[in-house]
Amino acid sequence: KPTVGLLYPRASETREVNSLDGVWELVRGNASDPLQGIREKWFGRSLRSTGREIIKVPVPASYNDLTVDQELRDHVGTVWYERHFFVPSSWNMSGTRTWIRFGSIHYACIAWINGQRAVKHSFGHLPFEVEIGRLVKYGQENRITIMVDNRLSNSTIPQGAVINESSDNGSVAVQTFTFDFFNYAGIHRSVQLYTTPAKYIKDIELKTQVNKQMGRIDYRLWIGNEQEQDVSKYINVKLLDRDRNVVTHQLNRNYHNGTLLIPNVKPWWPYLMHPEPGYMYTLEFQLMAENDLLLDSYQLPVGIRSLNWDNNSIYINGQPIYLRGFGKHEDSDIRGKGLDNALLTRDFSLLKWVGANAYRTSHYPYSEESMEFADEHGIMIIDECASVNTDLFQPELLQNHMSYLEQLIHRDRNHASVIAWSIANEPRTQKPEAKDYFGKLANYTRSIAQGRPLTAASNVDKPIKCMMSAFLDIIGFNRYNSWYHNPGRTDMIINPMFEEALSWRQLHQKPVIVFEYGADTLEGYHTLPTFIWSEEYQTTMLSKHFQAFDKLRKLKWFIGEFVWNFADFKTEQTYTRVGGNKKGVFTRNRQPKYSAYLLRQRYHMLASKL
Ligand code: GCB
Repeated sequence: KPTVGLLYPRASETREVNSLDGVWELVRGNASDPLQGIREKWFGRSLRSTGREIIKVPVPASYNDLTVDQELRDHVGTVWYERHFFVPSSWNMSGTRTWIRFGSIHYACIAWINGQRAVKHSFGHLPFEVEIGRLVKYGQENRITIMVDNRLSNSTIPQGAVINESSDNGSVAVQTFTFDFFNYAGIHRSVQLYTTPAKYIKDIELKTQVNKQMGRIDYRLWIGNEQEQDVSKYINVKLLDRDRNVVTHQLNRNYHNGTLLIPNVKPWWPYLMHPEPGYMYTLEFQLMAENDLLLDSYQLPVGIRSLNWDNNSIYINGQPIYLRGFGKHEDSDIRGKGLDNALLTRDFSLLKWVGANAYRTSHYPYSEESMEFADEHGIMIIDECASVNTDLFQPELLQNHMSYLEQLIHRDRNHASVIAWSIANEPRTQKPEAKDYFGKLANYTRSIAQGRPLTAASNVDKPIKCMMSAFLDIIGFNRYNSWYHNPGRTDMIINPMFEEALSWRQLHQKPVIVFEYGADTLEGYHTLPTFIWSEEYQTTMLSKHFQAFDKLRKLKWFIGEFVWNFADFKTEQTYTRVGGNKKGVFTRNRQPKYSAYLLRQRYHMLASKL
């Protein structure tokens, strides 16, 4: 069912936010009996009383790489988190609601407060929240317990399978999946307590347009607790510029929707497309009672731009765009996929240094904080749901996949940076069942797409075999010429790349993007002449691709190139990965490889041709 609510928690005149980030306690569940904790009701008492080992861990962070314990790193099943917290007694008022909101927990979880069940959620990388006034003790200490389960199955997004294998210690559960990134788990993003008034702004949807100098924002509001017959209301809507001057002010008796017109608007532009990219206004909504009493107030950042597309390109404010980008991962040493604002600052600094204007959130939704960075830096986002290598197309999977996209779109629809929804990465679309599945998925997603085109990354070897691409607005494909295909042969890139893009175009008459190409590269490994895994090889391989892209760019419908990957990242243990996937142009600790300088020249050259 569609989500309503989930505005990012922000303090205001009428709202307070208390973070529960910090050091929590963690207990690893029994690997051979993941539900032991539920049976024994560990949530009903302190985790210490279970007698199991307590590990102090930070939130947010993946738990896997925090310690030297291999069993924790490779754990399959449940872990339990706990902490104590206070809820201010000032929150205990009839006019106040208390909420808890989780930025993301991977993969599934149940949370209890003071031993009572508060919420259950599946799907990593997406936020969820619940009202907890009935569960907490105000002005006193409370306990939160969260069970986190990292197991992936046929119907999870992404899919996986847990199989039992025999080990030296007897039978053990082994998690299998076909994607290559490490299945980091835990409380990956912030946990926040916050308040809203009883009657409050529950949700906001924005649509923006720019026509010459005139900006336009259409807004829609959902009000919580509307049935209450107390006072009739109106809303004050204010648009503030970057310096917080009021640009437009509107008093609207219709508090469900309205339109603001902004003469001489400063549009939101992508990086290097305008001297002032990523211009963000703030939209303030004040929900008022008839007697001019402020009921609720919420501020939402907004970038004002138009987004359109046709069979040749995507247009921002009427201008066709060419995407200079990357596939990325949320991944770093020690904290894994945990939110890290320092890392975000570094990544956006590098993106701008290299001259990129886009990335794909391969292969799952990235943090809400990162979406705000993207808005503010003018970095365009291909927003991908967590469906990787989709296979075994059953109805339950389709339901989950739809629900995932619904939650993703709901979360990210108000970000200027989001220019497309990616519904899948490398699904098994050569299978006949994929046609019905992706037909239904694309139909549904299009019905809720909020003015964005649909795309996906296909990797079938011949366009004609792909049962998904006909349903998309933008065709994306991944291809590893001179790596998985003909490794070592840098003379087998230009023509196959050109021909393949052309054949996608001929089949669908849609814009085409290369979402992945790359080569694993060990930093500091040099060979002349080039040899795979060396810095020279990555550089040569990139430059050959550039030649193919330059031929393609002349054809107008070719609208973007995304290197795989921005930075090296951790993978499962396999003999094809030496210390992880090394296709990064930057190392895992965000220093340039040799190729970064070449890419930088190209991306700045492309930007200067605009
Ligand atoms: C792909 C996948 C990506 C992998 C990459 C690789 O096609 O989409 O997740 O990391 O190849 O390096 O193998």
